[in-house]
Amino acid sequence: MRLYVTPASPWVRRVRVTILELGIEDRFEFVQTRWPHSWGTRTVAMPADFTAATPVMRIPALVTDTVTLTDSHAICDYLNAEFGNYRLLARDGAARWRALSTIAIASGVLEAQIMRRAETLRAEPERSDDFIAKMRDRTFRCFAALEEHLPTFGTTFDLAQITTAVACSYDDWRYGPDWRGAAPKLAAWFDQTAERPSMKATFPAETPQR
Ligand SMILES: N[C@@H](CCC(=O)N[C@@H](CS)C(=O)NCC(=O)O)C(=O)O
Repeated sequence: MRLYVTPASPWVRRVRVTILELGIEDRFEFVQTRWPHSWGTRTVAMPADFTAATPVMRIPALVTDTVTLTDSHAICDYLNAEFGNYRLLARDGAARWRALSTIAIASGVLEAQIMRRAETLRAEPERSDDFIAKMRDRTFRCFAALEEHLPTFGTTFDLAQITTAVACSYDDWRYGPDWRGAAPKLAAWFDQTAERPSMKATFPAETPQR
């Protein structure tokens, strides 16, 4: 299987953590993508194999012998079903909906973090401080809500916990510790979770430039 990645993307990271938690990393070819800073606001030229794999032209994208998936949730769910026997996300029932309610909020954080990043990269005078503040506010609100979900977290580091941990880590890395004030108990949970080998092995680094 071929997975298109960068070391900065939290969407990619939730897939990479899932792969490590399932112990299936030797089944993948990881293809590093390079992006100019203008990716946030312009269409950028990408290699032909990437554009052939994904008309969305976003990472992650997974190409297998039988299917191509161009969204991190679809990829994680596929890996969970094909290689995890639904260990990281229940196939159906109340446990599935409980996890998805957490995943939806944590994904809202990831989306706001990346939109904030794209806006931050936009040149003056077009850059909107209002938009950046709106995305930061959404992030903090969602972190506070995720803290309320902590009692639903079980012993398995599942897709709900993986997505939440990746969101916490991205804010720490990209924007600093301010989010911790909005969700101190979540921050304490995250500090323990960040010690997992799958989290340590995927700690973010800046996007390779071109
Ligand atoms: N909902 C998508 C979001 C993927 C996404 O936005 N990826 C970003 C990198 S963090 C990207 O490739 N952006 C490039 C672009 O928007 O042109 C997913 O879950 O995979």
